[in-house]
Amino acid sequence: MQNKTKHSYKTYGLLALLLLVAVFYVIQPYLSKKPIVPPTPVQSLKPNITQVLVPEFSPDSAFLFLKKQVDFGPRVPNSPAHKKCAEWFGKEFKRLGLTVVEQKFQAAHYKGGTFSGVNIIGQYKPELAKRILIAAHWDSRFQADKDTKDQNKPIDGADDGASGAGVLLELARTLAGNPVDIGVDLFLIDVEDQGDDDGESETWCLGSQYWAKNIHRPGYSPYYAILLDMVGAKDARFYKEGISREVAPQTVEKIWDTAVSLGYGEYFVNQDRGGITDDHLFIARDAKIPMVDIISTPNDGQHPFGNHHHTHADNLSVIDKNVLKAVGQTMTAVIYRTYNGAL
Ligand code: 1BN
Ligand code: ZN
Repeated sequence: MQNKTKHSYKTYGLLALLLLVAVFYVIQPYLSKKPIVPPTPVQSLKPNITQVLVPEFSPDSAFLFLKKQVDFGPRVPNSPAHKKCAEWFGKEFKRLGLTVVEQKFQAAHYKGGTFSGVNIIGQYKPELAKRILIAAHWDSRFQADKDTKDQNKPIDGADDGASGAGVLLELARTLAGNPVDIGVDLFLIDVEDQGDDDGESETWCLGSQYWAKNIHRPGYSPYYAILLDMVGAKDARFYKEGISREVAPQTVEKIWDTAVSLGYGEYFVNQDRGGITDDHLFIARDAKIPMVDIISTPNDGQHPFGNHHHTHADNLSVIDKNVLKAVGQTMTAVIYRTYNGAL
């Protein structure tokens, strides 16, 4: 009898303890000062697909692609270096498994004469309808207008020209090694940088103006369209550019958020800047494709594009691989996260 009572007390004690633990467990979140964080929603991720990891973008390899262009010499339209470099781009894209369109055109220079230009589009998985367009001009300027010396000589354009094209080639190599089921068009635009600094905006961006009226693919409507220009210099700062914010505000936010999420907030600054005449202006206006321009404008005032802009200082020594990495890795994440349904 005594044993049975003892046993009952033990059982009741245990039950009471269990009850206390259960009550504490239920009310514990309300006692805590921390906000209750709901689980991350997964609705944005595509169901029924295997998620693909975002691969590493190699800045060393991007730099080699950049250097190869500079080694050809200034890529001024009508020059032997321009011709050789165009041939090399086509071969590289093909070697990396892309389907290449070479769009030849003639364009009038504001100083007189005609440029023979070539836009080169490397298409990754051309059979897929959902596509991302990433573009960069590849020509380099015919004169160093902003320099104090040799103003009539062409510039290397390591940053203004070769950097964007180098990132595009490295993206092609990344896609070749890390298959993903989304279409990507890597667009090398010619004759962007031969315009009149004191003249009409129409004197610039002659390759994109031609393409916007002669699009290589019928009914082309990319999911995102992004332009890279001056994406390699050590002082680079990318602000939210005005025309991009006007034509594609959501894409701007997604790109800058992606860059910040990867730790590149130092370069991708959460601040607005005014509009810039660049290829995206004509692609948005004439082809009606909303395009975002990622272009470095580190300075206010006299030299917005940096002190090397349109001078002979725009050579290999101005290039910083950390900047190539920030831009290239952000573009890689945009591509693979879009496939995953996370962007
Ligand atoms: C950017 C870099 N641009 C040329 N090199 C485009 C541009 C054109 C910028 C005209 C300012 C004026
Ligand atoms: Zn330029």
